[in-house]
Amino acid sequence: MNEAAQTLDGWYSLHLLYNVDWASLRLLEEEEMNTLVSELKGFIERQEEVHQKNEGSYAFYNVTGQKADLILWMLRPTVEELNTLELEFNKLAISDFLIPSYSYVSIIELSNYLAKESGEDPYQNEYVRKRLYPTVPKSRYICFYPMDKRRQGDDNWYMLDMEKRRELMRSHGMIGRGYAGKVRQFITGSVGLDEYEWGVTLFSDDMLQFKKLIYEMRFDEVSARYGDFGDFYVGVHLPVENISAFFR
Ligand code: 76R
Repeated sequence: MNEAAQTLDGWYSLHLLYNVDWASLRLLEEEEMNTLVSELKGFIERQEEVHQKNEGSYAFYNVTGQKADLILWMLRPTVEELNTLELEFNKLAISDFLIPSYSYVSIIELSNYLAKESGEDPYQNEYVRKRLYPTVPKSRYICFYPMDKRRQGDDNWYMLDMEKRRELMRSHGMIGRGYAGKVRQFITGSVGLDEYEWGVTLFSDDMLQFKKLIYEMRFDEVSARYGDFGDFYVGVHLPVENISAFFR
């Protein structure tokens, strides 16, 4: 059997995407609207507290285009916590006006393709811990999409030997590094958990950098030959202080 890559696995991840039912929302009385908005703000503020304590993290963005209006990304140590949060969110008044458009279940993942052998427990390594239990930035823009590594005819990622995959991932990593400081990348693994094999969640203060990075990667063999992609969702940061204005 071919050698599987080893993964280090961090926080559980849940991406929730919704469309807003604007027509119904418009019919709300001022007071109902106030309650609904302050309840949602409370939920987001609780996410912020957990994030500040580094017991999890989150992102809340306004999605561009008709595929969704909102994306809520939550990271937690256990899937039970994510279930509880999802339930809590579903019970908020705003949820009566949200139509689920997509969701994604995965786990923050680091593979060993480029890892150096050190002998120490990687879960105790400070750099690794920062990657597995990350502080999600509040960049101006988000880009999220799920993807697979192709398994088709001669283009089967899983039939390549470890050395070849290492070489290809090295090239991939080099392109990525060219965007250091411009794009923050979070890879979540979802084999056996959801429709695709990975979720890619990117953050930047310049939307154009997503296009440049992903375009450049398309020419790299890992993406050109072995990448299959789901839908792309991009959006603009929705800070808690803008929630009220957003729904009115
Ligand atoms: O972990 C590391 O930072 C080491 C290098 C690295 C790995 C192992 C790395 C770097 N990635 C890795 C793994 Mn990546 N990445 C994507 C996409 O759109 C596309 O063509 C692909 C979507 C982007 C945009 C991206 C960005 N990467 C992976 C994996 C798991 C593969 C496996 O295990 O088989 C996937 C699916 C994937 C996809 N990658 C980087 C980036 C960027 C910006 C970097 C540099 C990060 C940095 O140096 O901080």
